[in-house]
Amino acid sequence: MTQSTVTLTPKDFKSEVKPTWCPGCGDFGVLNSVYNTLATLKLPPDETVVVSGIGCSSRLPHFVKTFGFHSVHGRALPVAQGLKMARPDLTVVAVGGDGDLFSIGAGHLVHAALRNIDITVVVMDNEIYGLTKGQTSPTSPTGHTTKSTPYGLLASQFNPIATALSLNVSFVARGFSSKPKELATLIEQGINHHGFSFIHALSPCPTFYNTMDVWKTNVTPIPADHDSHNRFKAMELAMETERPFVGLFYQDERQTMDQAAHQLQNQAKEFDLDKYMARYA
Ligand SMILES: Cc1ncc(C[n+]2csc(CCOP(=O)(O)OP(=O)(O)O)c2C)c(N)n1
Ligand code: SF4
Repeated sequence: MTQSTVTLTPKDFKSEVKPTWCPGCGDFGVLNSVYNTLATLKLPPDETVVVSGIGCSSRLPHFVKTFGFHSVHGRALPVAQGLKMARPDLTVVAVGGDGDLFSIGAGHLVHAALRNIDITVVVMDNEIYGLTKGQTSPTSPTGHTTKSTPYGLLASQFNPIATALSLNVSFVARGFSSKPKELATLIEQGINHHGFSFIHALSPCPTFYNTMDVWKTNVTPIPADHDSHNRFKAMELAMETERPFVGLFYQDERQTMDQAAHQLQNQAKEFDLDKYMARYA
């Protein structure tokens, strides 16, 4: 990750495209955190890429003056990982909604965790599908009623932090769109972390499922004495769903796949193909 030699402010990362989100949408808070983080880290806009899938939240790359890729529903992580493998010099941030990353894109989350490629993902969780007008998502609470679940959702509620921890993701954090300063700090730590960083951002949808007041009341900072290298303790915090904890749950520095592949590339230069093929002669 290189740093710009010129001073950059959050304004420098605002594109000409104005956000089309509904008034009060939590995604505005997440966007502000992204602007602040990029400026704090002095990331050169032409060496930074924001990748998304499809959804209200996935519109975010349009509003950021870096490179961007508004891809296909559920495919933000494959695009972001491919990009980082091909261009390890770039800072790659993937963004999207709970539908995008925990429904159609859930399989990709598993493999992103196992590969530990050095990218950061920010999931804007409003516990429903916003863009398609409020259907349930994996993070909707059991019993939640919508136009398409008039008798209430029968499935269990997905736990993003516990899932990320069980997959041994190397950086796991949660923030809240109404606390953009704290969220910006977590995104900054995530980008600085060498490996796959998972940031769960609670981001309410006031139009289809307004969780703003509940989260404002219940969101609780992770205790200051929490050891963020202890995955078992982090899991205990993750299991608290009534009063969701915000902050850094877990961090572990280990080899990344982009690093390992780079080393392998050097090794492969010495590979003698003729000698290898002689075995089959
Ligand atoms: C392959 C495919 N399936 C379904 C859709 C329809 N679709 C678009 S966005 C979306 C879900 C959006 O929810 P989420 O990812 O949580 O984002 P939000 O809009 O809430 O920010 C769905 C199902 C699609 N665009 N492509
Ligand atoms: S529908 Fe919900 S998630 Fe989509 S822009 Fe409006 S408030 Fe935000």
